[in-house]
Amino acid sequence: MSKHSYTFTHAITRKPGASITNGLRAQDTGTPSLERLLEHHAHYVAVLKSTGAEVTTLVPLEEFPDSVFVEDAALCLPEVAITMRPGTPSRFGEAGIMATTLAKIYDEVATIEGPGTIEGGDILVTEREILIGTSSRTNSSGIEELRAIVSRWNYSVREVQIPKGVLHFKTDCSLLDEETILSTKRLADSGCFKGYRIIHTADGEEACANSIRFNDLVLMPDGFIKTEEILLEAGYDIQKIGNSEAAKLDGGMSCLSLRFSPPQKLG
Ligand code: CIR
Repeated sequence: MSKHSYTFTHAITRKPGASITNGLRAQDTGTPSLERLLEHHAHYVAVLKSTGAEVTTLVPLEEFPDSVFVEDAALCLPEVAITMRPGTPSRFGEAGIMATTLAKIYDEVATIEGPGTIEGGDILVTEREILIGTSSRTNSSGIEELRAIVSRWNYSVREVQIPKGVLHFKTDCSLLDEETILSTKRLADSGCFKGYRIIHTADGEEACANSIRFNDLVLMPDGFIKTEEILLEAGYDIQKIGNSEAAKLDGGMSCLSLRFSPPQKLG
């Protein structure tokens, strides 16, 4: 049976542009190298494709330095695509541009109109529910607007709190399969994953919690050998991707793609 939360026929990515060096970051840990980022991005796209998925890579948007992090601009469900309302001014315009792309794929593209804000990085879709973290980018009003849209298809939405100082909910967690979540201890300790099987990131390796399950693979950032070992022992097929440059902008594996199986129209 198809698992909509981690099996996908398609993905959308956006090639990084030169303006990525001006991307937002919580702390300055150095300017990302565009050349290395392009290499990492090409590897990421190749790994998505290796699972059999069709991957569209959009052109760079120089006027939006963070637009490589396409996940934040939309949520793609099997029935509907929903463009987000980013919670930071330099990213406001990204959602409208993504809407144009998604309108070619989906019959129905819904829009978060506000006044609330919500970003895709705060949304974890599992087989049984949609978990959304409140963060500096996503608030309850944005979550309620999303809830109203997806209730048409009987999705259950649950608002959760994320640890202070964490950019997005999925900065600290990823779905591994229908019952398993990779999470930092600091997030799992809040109890938000009660009822799921939790695999904790190894101590000191919290930065690899932003991984993704994509079809048969788990894509994780390179350099987290203890957590990699834990996941291998648990039976997951791991692909490591260089993430040193995106990490300087607080980006990880989930941020770099929209993952979905489009409706029959173009499917
Ligand atoms: C930002 O601050 O918006 C970007 N520099 C990073 C976005 C990461 N996106 C994500 O976790 N979904």
